[in-house]
Amino acid sequence: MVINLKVWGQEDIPLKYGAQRVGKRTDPAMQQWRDNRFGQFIHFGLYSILGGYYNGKCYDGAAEWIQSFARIPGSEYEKLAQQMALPEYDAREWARIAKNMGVKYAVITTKHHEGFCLWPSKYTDYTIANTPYGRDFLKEYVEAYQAEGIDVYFYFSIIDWHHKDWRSTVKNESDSLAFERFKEFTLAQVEELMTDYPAVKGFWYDGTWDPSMVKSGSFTYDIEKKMRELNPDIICGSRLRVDERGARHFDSNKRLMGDYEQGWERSLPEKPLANDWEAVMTIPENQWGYHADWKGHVKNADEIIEMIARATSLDGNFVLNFGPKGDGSIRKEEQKLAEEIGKWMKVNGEAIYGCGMASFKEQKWGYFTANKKENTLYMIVTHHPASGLLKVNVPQGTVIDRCMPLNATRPLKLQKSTKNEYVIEAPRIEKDGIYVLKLTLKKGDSVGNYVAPKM
Ligand code: 2OX
Repeated sequence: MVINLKVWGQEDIPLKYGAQRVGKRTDPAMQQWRDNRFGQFIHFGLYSILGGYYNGKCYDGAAEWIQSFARIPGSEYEKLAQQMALPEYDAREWARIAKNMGVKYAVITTKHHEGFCLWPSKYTDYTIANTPYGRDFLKEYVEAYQAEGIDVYFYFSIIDWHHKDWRSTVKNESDSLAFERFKEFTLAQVEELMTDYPAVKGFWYDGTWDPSMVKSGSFTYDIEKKMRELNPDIICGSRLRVDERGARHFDSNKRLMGDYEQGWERSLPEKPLANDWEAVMTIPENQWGYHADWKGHVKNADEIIEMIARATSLDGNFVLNFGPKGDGSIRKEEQKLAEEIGKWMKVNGEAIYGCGMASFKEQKWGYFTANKKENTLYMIVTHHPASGLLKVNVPQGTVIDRCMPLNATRPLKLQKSTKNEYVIEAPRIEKDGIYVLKLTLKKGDSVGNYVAPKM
């Protein structure tokens, strides 16, 4: 666990390849990223065709890693490209599903560790161009999502199991030369993606943990620099970055590299962080690419909605992963979940989008979020009390004028108890559901003028 704190009085270590800037970005592009709050992840590649099965055997590990788990020779795995016909792929249908779920942005695997590219890259033949499908999958995806008003981000794996110059470790001079060529190849692909798909808002890099990367010095620094030259608004997650001393995400001086902390994979922080952050989540336990047999616990809609609420209440973003099938369709379980989440977001989304941490102390009923522009406060009630009474501690002097459930048309009665506490009588409105109350404060009172007690 990296703690983003500078030790007072500690000298900076001189770094050539550390953080390229310090502190949170304040520009509109980054503010849009924050306001979006809820995103969709798509894992799609040749692994989607296998769905966790190879030669009749089921592999329980993450389906997008099957080439590695099942030790499939590259020459065999490559042949999957000839099965990539995508009879069911309709980018507009994917975009509609995402839109109905209520996401404002989406991250798509342009290339996962396997190395297969969903766009017709001119730097390799291992692409969608050389499949029965043949068309530019990525272009169709970007256009469809754009048309729905969803911001598009690109997942890009630095690890590339297919490229002859990729090295997990660099052991000798010839590895070193190969890795230099690989670096040029990677930079060229990033530039190609940014040039050919200028709508892309940012990159979600992965696969930077191998010893070759950790010892590479300038590799990831140069990628970040190149991206910013091409588009100063581009948003880059911290997972790309490694400094010359091998520090990842945060440089050796504990400064976040990139624009937001990208280490929250299948977990959420417990406490507020000093930096922007995003959590990515799977629906089953650890499956990103399509796996025909989801084993173990599969999350339900309320469980996910609670995570979206928690992320927002802690000033973070939440991204839910989908693993479409090899034929290009989206499995029924994912469609159903997307609909359930979307139904909730349509009623309650105003407590998520454009919202962040409220400066009010949370109670056991759930999560506060605040829209600081509108000066509105939301209570996202995930744990309805048996008493039916929700207690709200407010900062000294703060007056709540009105408490309006987002799924009803009449305000709830507010009782001011002694001191700085309100009691809201909240009959359960929808059985077992998560509901939201919108609080209006007395004119002049602020949703952000209170310093929450240290947690
Ligand atoms: C592997 C070794 C150490 C730390 C993380 C991983 N890791 C990362 N394993 N899989 C991943 C990929 N990141 C997710 C977003 C998926 O793409 C998954 O394949």
